[in-house]
Amino acid sequence: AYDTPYCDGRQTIVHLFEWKWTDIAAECERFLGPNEFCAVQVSPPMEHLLASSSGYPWWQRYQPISYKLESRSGNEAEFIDMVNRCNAVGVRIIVDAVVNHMTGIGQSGTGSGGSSFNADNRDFPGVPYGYNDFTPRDQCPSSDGQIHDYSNVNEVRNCMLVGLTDLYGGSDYVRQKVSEYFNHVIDLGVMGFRVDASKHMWPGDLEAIQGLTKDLNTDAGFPAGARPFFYHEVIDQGGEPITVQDYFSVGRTTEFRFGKKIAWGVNDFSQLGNIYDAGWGMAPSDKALNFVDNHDNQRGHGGGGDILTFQNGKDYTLGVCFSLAHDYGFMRIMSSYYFDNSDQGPPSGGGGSTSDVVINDDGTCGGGWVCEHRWNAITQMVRFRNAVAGTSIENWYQEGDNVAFSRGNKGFFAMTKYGSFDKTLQTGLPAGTYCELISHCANQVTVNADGTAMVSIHNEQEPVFAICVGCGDG
Ligand code: AAO
Repeated sequence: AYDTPYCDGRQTIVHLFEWKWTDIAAECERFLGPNEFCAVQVSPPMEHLLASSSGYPWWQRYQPISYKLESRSGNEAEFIDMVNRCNAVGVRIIVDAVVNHMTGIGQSGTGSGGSSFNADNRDFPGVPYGYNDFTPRDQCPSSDGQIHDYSNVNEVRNCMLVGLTDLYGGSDYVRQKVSEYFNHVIDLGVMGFRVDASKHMWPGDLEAIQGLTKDLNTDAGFPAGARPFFYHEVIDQGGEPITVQDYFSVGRTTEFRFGKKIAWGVNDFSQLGNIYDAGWGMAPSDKALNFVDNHDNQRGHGGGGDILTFQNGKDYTLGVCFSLAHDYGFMRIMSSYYFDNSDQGPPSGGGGSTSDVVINDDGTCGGGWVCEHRWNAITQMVRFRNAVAGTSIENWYQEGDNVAFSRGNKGFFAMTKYGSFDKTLQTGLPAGTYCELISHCANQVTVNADGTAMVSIHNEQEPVFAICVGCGDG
């Protein structure tokens, strides 16, 4: 049971991409705790490459040099302080675990934690890893040792992904070292792991590594016997032999088809009715980690195209709000920084540093940070998703550019594409007066004895409507 999060019924993970530990600790206390977020997915916390000649791009953090907790986001003391402060307000930490590989070939020097390394010699003394800890060359069928052919399973799992030196997951020693890294952060109080590039690892190797992990730390408030929560990055959009189903024994899987379906549905509301498409091989709800966009596809890495991002403004709000209202999967929302090119790292004062996140007086972010999770409608829908957890979609209504549905008898959601909508609809809710969440109760909604209500939306920026049982203003 690696697929269960432990956050008191809270339903949403936010990826605070490239945020520093000090800022995440503050965000847990001032925003994520009060707004009932389940967890934060943090950027990879281990020692990484410093790609100074490429201007310290974000992707340097996907090239590990050791498992010391010394990264662009902060040091181990800051990591510990973040975990403790977030746990104290009920927000859990999920580590982005890069364990398929170390740095790219051709790289050598010193990492973010001061460890030396030489990738061509497969020498990573900070762990330590040496030549025998990498996949033997004769197990990779491609002529240059790299992955080209995604239809060849051995090639995808035994060759190098974009030139990254491929750790040998079949080795007991490698399994030991990776599980020691996992156990170190489990001891510190994290809830789980997003495993990077799981598609490039054998499920049996992951099973062995995860089998060596400890239960979650009861001192951090987790129940006794709780296993760490794992979700695996497996890009499966059909058409390749490796599928998300291969990984269900080791946790949840990232469901990239969900984001595509949301983008298509926001473009044409008539397509919003069948988001979960089992026939396309999508993970069932209890195995899916779903999202509208992620840090790769928002910038064209790893399967871009047909994806909504913050750059789509209102359409993005509609896509994320609909997703949060929906009953499918465990949701992660993206929190980004602005960029002009796809390699660009986070806001920085130079020298590979990361700037503080700026919070404006109106609660939005400045200093180059987008903070989609603080967009009013998105935050309010995080609260809605918690309130309606466990119910299913009923009273489906879709007509032109308007859609609405109830979540059991706990909540009712509607959205319209062009900012204006008025219609009497069946809400499925008990009679009474409800606070409309997006308007922070400025809109009071009367549900009649027969469950119908006049649903009105007049908001160009956030044409979204949500009411739920027991939901006041927040
Ligand atoms: C950097 C440089 C490279 C250099 C390398 C080594 O950019 O030029 O060679 O260093 O020195 C990130 C960046 C990389 C970066 C790397 C290391 O994205 O640019 O390389 O850090 O610094 C595949 C993997 C998937 C991976 C994705 C990017 O399967 O695991 O590529 N994502 C994760 C992370 C990501 C990170 C890494 C892995 C590495 O989230 O941030 O890389 O740690 C098909 C396959 C997918 C494949 C994509 C892209 O996708 O199915 O498995 O993802 O191709 O190669 C349609 C299809 C879809 C297809 C897609 C192609 O959408 O439906 O299936 O088109 O775009």
